[in-house]
This record gives sequence, structure tokens and C-alpha cells, in this order.
Amino acid sequence: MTTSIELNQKSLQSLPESFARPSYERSNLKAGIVHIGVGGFHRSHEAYYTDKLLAETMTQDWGICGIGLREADRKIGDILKQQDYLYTLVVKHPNGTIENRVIGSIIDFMLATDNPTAVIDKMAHEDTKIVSLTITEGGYNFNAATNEFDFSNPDVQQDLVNLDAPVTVFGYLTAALKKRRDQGLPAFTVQSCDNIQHNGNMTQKMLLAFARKQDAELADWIEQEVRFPNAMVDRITPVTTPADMETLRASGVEDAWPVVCEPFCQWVIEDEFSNGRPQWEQVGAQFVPDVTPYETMKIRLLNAGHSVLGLLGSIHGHDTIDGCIADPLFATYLRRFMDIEASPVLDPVEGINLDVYKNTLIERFGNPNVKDNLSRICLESSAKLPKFLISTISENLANGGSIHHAALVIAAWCYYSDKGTDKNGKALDIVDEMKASLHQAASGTESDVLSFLTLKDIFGDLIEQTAFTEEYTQQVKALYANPDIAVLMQEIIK
Ligand code: CS2
Repeated sequence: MTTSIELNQKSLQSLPESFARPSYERSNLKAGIVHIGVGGFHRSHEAYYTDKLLAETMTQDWGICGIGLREADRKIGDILKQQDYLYTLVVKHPNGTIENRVIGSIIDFMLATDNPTAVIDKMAHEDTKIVSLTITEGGYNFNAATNEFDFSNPDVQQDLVNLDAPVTVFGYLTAALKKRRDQGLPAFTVQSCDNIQHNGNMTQKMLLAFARKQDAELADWIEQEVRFPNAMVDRITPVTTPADMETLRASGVEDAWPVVCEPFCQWVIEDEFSNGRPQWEQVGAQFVPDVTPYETMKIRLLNAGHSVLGLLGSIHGHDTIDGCIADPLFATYLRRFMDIEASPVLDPVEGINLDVYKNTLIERFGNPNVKDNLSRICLESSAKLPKFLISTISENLANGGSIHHAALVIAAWCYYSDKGTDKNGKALDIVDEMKASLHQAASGTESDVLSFLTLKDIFGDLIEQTAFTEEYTQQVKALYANPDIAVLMQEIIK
């Protein structure tokens, strides 16, 4: 049996030779980036790009200080601390090759619930030039029915009266920006890394709504001084499993929370920064004047494609995305959805051949070593589907385009939310902030076939669009009569 080495700064030199590791001096790094939401994706993407940059350019200005806003973030904070903030990024190629890279760009971590003032001070520190976010699609406190910031959220209410000890990201950003303004320091950039169209504009709109209610003058200053670059982010990062840790251990390294991902990686960013930025273009990121076509393409093909496979596949009894792609029916269905429904409502992207992009997506989804579980894909569908899929449906309805493939996904989502099982009655692991309301609306289907669509915060006015409701009614009825989703999928693609 090989003995494995516990990962930390001291053990770096003793790691197996095949492990890439930071060659730069970490103790000299300043935390130019404060990042809220240190999940797998941040660690496979921004922290990875930044690690490469630190290694290749020897800059000292762009270390990352991670922030966890919730008690649930304590675990990652404790593990990172114990490992001197190092972790292994395990890149899994389709041919079975594995590349292990120890990432050194994160140099600190703070749990906001332990000390809110320290977090505000960190964000307000003059070294901090960027506050970046991966707070999930649901984290923006956006109400899809009104298109506005949701002031009814009790956490927001608390932050409005107690900005010294906030709980929301908007409370923290506002408190820190206020402090910077009062101290005469330049504003930081707020950089969203979530899968939301115009993620920067969305962050700006939400933050300004909150800040304006707090302090109108401060909101004016934020509007004037803070930049919110839109960006498209991409790297498939499944949930780390005990088996991943075991494999790492067998290759000689003991890491309490490695991150697993695919080789593909993309980051397209608008060059709009308030106070300087890392030269991420030196390590593969693209800076463009307008990210809109890239982000729309990615969200409506990749993320929507994931949701299509996730919901249909869950009912069918598939477990993973690559398992779906290995099933010709699912692979064909996905391609048809992309060609017939998603692509026609996309603007052309300069320099990108959409067919090649879609082929690459299907190859990436099919990577048999990235076991991306459908439960991760379906996680928080209520925050994802409006952005990933319903926008495509609405645009097709407006243009007289096809909606068959997407309508079945909504019908499948209804069945999934109602029954909570696959077609054989096996329980599914559903995690969604709106789980109870989704279930309640879906469970009315047998008496009122459009019951699920009454959730206006999610579906907007779909319930009033006859072209959609006719198709949906037919599919929901068929699905409830026989939950063998494959039969319905066959029918649509034949
Ligand atoms: C996934 C994304 O959340 C989801 O449902 O589609 O996490 C996806 O894997 C990433 O956006 C890939 O860049």
C-alpha cells in the first residue's frame, strides 16, 4: 500500500512528480480578489485561471481570499485552512488520462457568520480590487415575475436595518463599498461568475436596488464608480465523490476536498473594471467588448442542454449526463432540441461555428470520466429553467418557431415535481428552494392540466400562450397516462 501525503504548503515538494504545483511564492501574494461562494466551480475556473496567471507572470497582486456567507460554508473553510488553502484540481480527459494540479491562488478564507465586520473590512481593504461572485442563479434575489429585486426576502429586510452585520451578498457589497467611499478609496469591480445572461448587468441592477433603499447618495456613487463586467463562464465541474478522493489517495495525495472537472475551459469577459484587473488573457481568457452572444449561446445550448437531459433522464432512470449521451435516443433528442429550437433564436457569434460548438458540447457531455450526476443538474431547477430554457420557448412562441422538444421538458419537470420519482417509482433526490410550491402546483395537474404553469414567477405568461398550452396539455396527459418518457421522446423526434 502506498502511503499518501497530506496536502499542505510544507508537503508540496514531496508530492508525486506527476502533480503540477504552484512554483510561485505564495506568502508574498496580496488578496486582490475577494471571492464570495467558494464552491467547486470557482475552484475549477477563476481560481484555476488565476493560479496559471500567478505561475506564468509572477504577479503578486492577484491572490484570492475566499468568503463563505453561510454556516454551510464552514466545512470548505476548515478544510482549506488545514491545507494552507491548497487543493487538487483533477482534470479528467475522455480517454481516461488524469491531470492533477495543485492550485495555490486561494490564500485565505473567511466565514462571514463568524465575523461580519472582518469580512466587510477585507472587502474594503485597499488591496482588494475585485469582488467576484459565484452565488448560483438563485442568489441574485431577482423576482422573475416583476423583473425586480425581491424586497420581501426577510434576509434583505434584516440587511436594510442592520448593515453592520449583513447576511446577504448585497448587504456585504453595500457595506464594503460605503466604507471605501467614506475612506476615499476607489471602488472595487463586482464580477459575477454565474450562468445568468448579462450577469454583470443583473448584479448591478440588484445591488443598486438594494443600495438605493439603504442610502440614495451611496447608490449614486456605486452607479458612478463600480463596474460590473458581464462574462460567460464555462467548465463542467461535477460534485466531488468519495471515489474521487480515494483515487487521489491511491496516487499518493490526501486531499480532504479536491475538485474534479473536464479539460474544456472558457471565460469570455467584458473589459470593464473599476480598479485594474489580472491579465487573464495571458492564460486563455478572452476579453471582448460585448459578451452577449457568447453568454446566450452557452446558456441556451450547454446549460439548457443539461436541463433537457437532466429532467428527461431523471424520469427515464438515467443517473449521469454521459449515461444520457450514451443512449442514442437522448443524444438525438438533445441535438434536435439544439438545432430546431435553441439555435434559431440565437444571434451569430463572430468566429464561432455553431455546428462545431454543438458537436463539441455533445462530446463534452459524453466524457465517460466526468460522471456528472443528474441530481446536480436538476438542483435548483426553479432558478435555472427561466434563464436556460423558458426564454427560448418564449422567443420561439413570438416567432412561430418550434416548441415541441422544450414543452416535453416542462411536462417532465411537472411530473418530476409532482411524483418525485422516476418512471419506475424510484424516489429522486430533489433539491430546490421552491420544492414545496413546485410540488403543490404540479400535484394539481390531474384536476387542472395547466396547474403547474400557474407559477408565474417561473413561467411568466406561458399559461396564456395557446400555442404552448395546447402542446403542453397533450404531452402532460400522455406522460401521466404512461410515464415511459422514451415513448414520448420517440414520438417527437420521429
Ligand atoms: C449546469 C452547469 O448548473 C447546471 O445545471 O448546466 O453547472 C454547467 O455544468 C456549467 O455551467 C458548465 O460551465
